[in-house]
Amino acid sequence: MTPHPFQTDDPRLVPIAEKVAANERLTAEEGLALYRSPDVLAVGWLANSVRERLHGDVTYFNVNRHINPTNVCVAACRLCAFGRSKGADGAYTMALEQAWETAASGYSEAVTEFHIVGGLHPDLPFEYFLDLVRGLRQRFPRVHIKAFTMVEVAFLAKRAKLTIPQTLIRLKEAGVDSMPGGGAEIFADRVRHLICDHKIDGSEWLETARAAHNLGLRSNATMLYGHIENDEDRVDHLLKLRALQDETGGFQTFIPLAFHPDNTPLDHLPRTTGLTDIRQIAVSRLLLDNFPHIKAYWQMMTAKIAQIALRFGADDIDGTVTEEKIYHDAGATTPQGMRRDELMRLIAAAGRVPLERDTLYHAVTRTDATFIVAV
Ligand code: V47
Repeated sequence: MTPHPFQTDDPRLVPIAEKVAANERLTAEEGLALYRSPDVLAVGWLANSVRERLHGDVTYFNVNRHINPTNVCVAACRLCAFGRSKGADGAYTMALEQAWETAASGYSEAVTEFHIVGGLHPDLPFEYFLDLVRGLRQRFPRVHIKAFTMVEVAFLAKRAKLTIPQTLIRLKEAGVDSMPGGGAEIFADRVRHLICDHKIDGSEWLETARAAHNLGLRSNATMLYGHIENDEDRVDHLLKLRALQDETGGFQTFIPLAFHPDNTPLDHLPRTTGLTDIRQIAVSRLLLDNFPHIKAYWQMMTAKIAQIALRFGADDIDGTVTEEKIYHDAGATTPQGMRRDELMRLIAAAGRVPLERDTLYHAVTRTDATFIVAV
C-alpha cells in the first residue's frame, strides 16, 4: 500500500515533516511549533509515522500490580492528593507482612511486575525498604521489581547518610530490577517551586537517573503537564530528558502525566482536555527520538483517550495496574485496574496488535497456569 502523503493546513509543519521523514532531530523551536500548531491531526500523523517506523502495529501492555507502602509524606506537594502528613486522617503505612500480602493478592493473575512507589516518610528506616524488596524477591522470585522514584531514592540516601550510588547499589542488591519514572514533574525551577517545592530539583532528578543508569538500572521518565507550566517548560523538560538519554541510553519509556486537580491545593485549575492529552503524546514521540517507547497510561488518560493515543504516537498502554491510588485520590474516574483480556480488546479495537511484555519489553507467552518470558 502506498503511504498517504503528508497534508497540513499549517505551513510551519512542512519543514518539520521533512525532517521527521528524514529521521532528523527536531529543535526546541520546532517543538514549540508542534505545541502551537492548530493542525493537531497533522502533528498526530507525524508522530504516528515515527511510532509505526519503530514498532509497526505492535502495542505493548503488561500485567502488573501497584504497591504503595505508605502515603505518609513530608513533601506536601501542591500537585498531590495522595500524600498525608504523619498522623493525619487517612494516613497509612503498611507493615511489611501487609505489603507482601498486598503483592500476593494480585499474584493470582500471574503478574510479571510490581510497581512500588510511596510517600517520603519521615521515620521509616532504609532497612524497611530493603526488607520490603528482599521479602518480595524471596516470595515472588520471577516477578520484576520496578521500585522507587528518583525522588524517593534521593530522600532515602539523605536519611541513611549514603551517596546516591551507594543507596542504589543497596536497593539493587536487595532485589530492585528497575525504576519507575515518577517525580520528574516539570524540571523548570519557576514551576517546580510552585507545585512541589520540597522535592529534589530537576537537576538532582536527572543526576539520580544518571547514577541509576550508570549502575545498569533501566528507568522510565515522566512529565506532569496541564497545571501552571507553559509550552517552553514542556519543551525544556523533554529536551533535558533527550540529552540524558543520549548520554546513558537508560530510559525505556516516557509517560506524560496529565495533572488531576481534585483534592489538591490546585483544585481551581481545570482538567486537561482530550486534545491536550493527545497532542502531548504526539509531541513527546516527535521530540524524544531516542526513547524507544511512549506510554499512554490509561489510568491517567482514560481507556478511551489512551486508545486514540495509540494512533498519535503511543506504543504502550501500561498494564492491568490493580489498585491505582495516586490518581484516584486526585479524582480519577477510571477503574482501579483492568483485566488482561479487556486491555487486549482495547488495543485490537484501535487496529493495533497487542503484545504482552515484561518490564524490560521481552515478550511474555502465557499458558493457563503461568507465563514464560522470551529473552
Ligand atoms: O510522580 C501525583 C503524578 C506520578 C498527581 O514508570 C499526579 O511506568 C496527576 O510516575 N495529578 C506517579 N498526576 C505516577 C507515575 C507512573 C505512573 C504509571 C507508570 C509509571 C511508570 C509511572 O503521578 C507522580 C506525579 O508526577 N501525580 N499527583 C495528580 N494530582
